[in-house]
Amino acid sequence: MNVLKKVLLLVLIAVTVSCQKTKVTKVFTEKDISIIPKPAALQLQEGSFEFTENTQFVATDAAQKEIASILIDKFNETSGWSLELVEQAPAKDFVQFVVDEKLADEAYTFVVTSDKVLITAKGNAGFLYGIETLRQLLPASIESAKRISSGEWVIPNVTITDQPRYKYRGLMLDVARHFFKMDYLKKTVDRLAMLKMNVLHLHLVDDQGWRIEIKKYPKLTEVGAWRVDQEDKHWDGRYTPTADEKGTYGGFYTQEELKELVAYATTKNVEIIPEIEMPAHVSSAIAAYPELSCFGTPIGVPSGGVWPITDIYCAGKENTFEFLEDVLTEVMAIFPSKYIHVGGDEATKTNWEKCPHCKKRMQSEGLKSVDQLQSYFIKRMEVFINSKGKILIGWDEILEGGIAPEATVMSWRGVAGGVEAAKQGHDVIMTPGSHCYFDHYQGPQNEEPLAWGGYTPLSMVYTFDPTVDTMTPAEAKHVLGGQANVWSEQIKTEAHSEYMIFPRLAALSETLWSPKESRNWEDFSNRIVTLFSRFDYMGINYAKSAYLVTHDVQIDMKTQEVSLSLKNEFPNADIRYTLGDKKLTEQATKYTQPLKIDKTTTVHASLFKNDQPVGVPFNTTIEFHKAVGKKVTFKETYDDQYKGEGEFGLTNTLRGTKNFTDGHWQAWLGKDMEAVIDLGAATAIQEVTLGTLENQGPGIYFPTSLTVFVSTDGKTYKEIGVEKRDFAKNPSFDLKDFKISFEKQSVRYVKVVATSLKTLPNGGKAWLFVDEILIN
Ligand code: TNX
Repeated sequence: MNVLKKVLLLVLIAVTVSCQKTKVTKVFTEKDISIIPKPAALQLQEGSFEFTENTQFVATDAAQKEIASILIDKFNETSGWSLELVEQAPAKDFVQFVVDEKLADEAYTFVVTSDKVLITAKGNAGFLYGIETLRQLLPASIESAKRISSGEWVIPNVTITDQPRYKYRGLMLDVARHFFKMDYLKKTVDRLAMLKMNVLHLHLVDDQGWRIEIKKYPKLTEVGAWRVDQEDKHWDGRYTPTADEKGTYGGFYTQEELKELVAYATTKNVEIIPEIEMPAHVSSAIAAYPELSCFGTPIGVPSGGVWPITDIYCAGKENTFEFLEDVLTEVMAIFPSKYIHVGGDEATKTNWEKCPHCKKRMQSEGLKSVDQLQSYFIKRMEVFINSKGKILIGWDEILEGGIAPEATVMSWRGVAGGVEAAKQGHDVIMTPGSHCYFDHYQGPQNEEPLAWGGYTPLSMVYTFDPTVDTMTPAEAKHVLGGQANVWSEQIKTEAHSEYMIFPRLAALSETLWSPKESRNWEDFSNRIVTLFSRFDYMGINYAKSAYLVTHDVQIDMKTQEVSLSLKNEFPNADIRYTLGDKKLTEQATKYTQPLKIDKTTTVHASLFKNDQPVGVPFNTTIEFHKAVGKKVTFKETYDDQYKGEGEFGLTNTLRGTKNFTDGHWQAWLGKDMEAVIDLGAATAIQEVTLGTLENQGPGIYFPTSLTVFVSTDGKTYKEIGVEKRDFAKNPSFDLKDFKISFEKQSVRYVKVVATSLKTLPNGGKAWLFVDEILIN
């Protein structure tokens, strides 16, 4: 054999061996399967199915072909294959849709054997979900937009029978506070389908923008869709423009665009539910047509926060109802959805109390309160909506003053509204802030982009249950499902919106789809890691906040010893740490138990996976001081709503964040704070610091003065320092330490008095927030 021949032979052998190698069947275990939401039932069998460039998709109509194309397109991108669509099943190597009328609407069965994949369903919804399941059985790299050289598209032989727990599985996007492009809405539809979610609720109207073209009322978008650009300022720090200032920030969707979106969403089994707010959250409409308000006063489209919302539609004038019926007529021609959402939340009805038209209406209709007038308003709109064969949805405020007879309630202020509505025989969709508000923080505030407030981490979302334990079976039947809400006051970009939605939507999807019995956080937290790598390929800017390490401090009541614990959302997490200025390497100490702290200590920590740190590292300095673990007594104790960590809350080294609901703050409403700290024995001190917060939106103000007194016997005190601070308007959230230094002296008791602003500039009581009293 000459050399060339030898080489060729060797190459041939090598190719044959490597081909045979790829044919060596991969052995799958349950751990290799990480579908979210978890299918209702799955059995793993021996063997596997491998996609090749000859694999065919058997689809008999256009809709099935469209569904198959979700995967065909992916194979095309990753492998350059053009997988064939055929109408007749070949002998082997195919994926086929099989109709079974007996299955429920969105249910499907999914059977993989070594020569084929069968997806059986009643119709397109089930076929789509079968394809989405198939997609998640494939390696995450199937999501790659680039060619993968070593793509090995093998899936395990499985039998899956699957159907949703709830029929309503939604996401609300607020496109009014910030405008999002149509392209982003379509992407969101795809991502909803991937997680087997089936509703996209569009919040199309709010004070700060009207986002839907209405042909009969062109000014709604000419005027109402645009506001004076103050995007550089905090949402609550923007001035309200006058009617004659021209807006430049905003945008709207044309009817054509929305129809296209609806058609697109239909192919992904996603229903688009439009929300046209009324009677409040409509400054943008009133800016366009001032005659819609009680007094017809011209206003500008607000650029940012409006509170309370008093510029609302007049409930007395007939033209308000004419206008709304006209608007809804156009809306219903665009959206074929069964539901029309009319908002109904947060109306401050002070104008209605004064308005002659409203008064007349109340008289003629025999209404005793403005709440009843709102109820009249919504009921009247419901008659119109029902006459078009549609169902009205409203936020839970529509219960106040009497709910419209056929209405479905979206319960956002906790689940109470939903429970009450179900009691009264109404359908409900649960969206409680505690679990479903994706405008809330999902990690420690200092590490996160600015959010509206609140704290709704991934693990919290995962505990969501739309059905409340106290409901009777008949009431529980009224629970249609749940929904996440992404209010966008603080969310200006698509990347930020993605960050707030993912991965929390994955957790929500499982709570709404999978059987309750199968819910298991540890199992989910393993599966979510695979989803993360899918998100990476898909270019989704998901939050890695669940990887963050957080800390807590415990104080032993008896010994007053302080210990620091490190935590992570995931159970049995591999947390490693170093102290002082030591770098965090794989040699860092594995965290197994709380660390004793008796001096100011810097801690660096991270979650590790496969010996590598993942996510943002955690760094904190525990500022140890002489009052740590010492008893505090108050003249008047803190408010029940904000107890911090209780007894040692102000002397446990734990500092609050700008998120006033983070559990570190103790607060007083309309009162001063007067605290006495018993240091236990005469102690030399020279400085007292008070940690405080200001967030004027919800009425939290810095103290107006701080005075420190000391005593050796706890009876007679002497004043040793005072600092005053005048009230100043402040649109941002700020932390501030008030510090008083004095000549070193030996004392046992320290009295700290922080005076509160007590009364807000516009009436009402002011909050005073304190997280720590540091004594040195
Ligand atoms: C309350 S939830 C609102 C929204 C805000 C949201 C901020 C609801 C029906 N109304 O207008 O954007 O809080 O989280």
